[in-house]
Amino acid sequence: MDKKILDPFRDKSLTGLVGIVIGSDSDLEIMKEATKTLEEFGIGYELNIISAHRTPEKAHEYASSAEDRGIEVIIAAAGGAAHLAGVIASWTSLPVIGVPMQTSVLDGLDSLLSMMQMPSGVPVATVAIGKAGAKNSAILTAQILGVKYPPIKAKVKKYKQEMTKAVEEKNKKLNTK
Ligand code: RP5
Repeated sequence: MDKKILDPFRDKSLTGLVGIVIGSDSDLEIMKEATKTLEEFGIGYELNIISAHRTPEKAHEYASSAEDRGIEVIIAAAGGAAHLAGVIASWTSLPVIGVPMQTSVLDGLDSLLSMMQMPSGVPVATVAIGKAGAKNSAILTAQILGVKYPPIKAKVKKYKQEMTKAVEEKNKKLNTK
């Protein structure tokens, strides 16, 4: 596809393969939170700009060929009408995680609802709007891939322990003033 950033088939230090699709380059800045987090987990990904409405044929081609190309999880981020994640999910049996973008006049609420309120039979695992969702999409991906790849599972466990420790340290600091 258009914008391959990492090729985990060549970079042996990376495990798993995630397909990230964003509806527009205006989604990129927020979605860097997802790519950064995947890199921290050592997970390989590719990133493409594909729109359900502006490049519908490409959306079909991408989603229907993803599994055969070795993709294991798809993260789809879009604002506006946000049908990207649902359209992608309709063309693949891979798990699809949707990240609602805060790019419309409705501040992402439209994206959240349209991603989440999928009809029965075509799920999109929808995370929070914006930056938190972008990060959570990567963590959820790590949790899914962790079932297959023990090193990713170990990193998820370590990540959670560190998060707990950081909060405990902040609490300790607050209460020792
Ligand atoms: C959606 O519309 C994109 O995912 C983006 O969040 C939003 C606005 O896109 P641009 O008009 O900035 O390209 O398709």
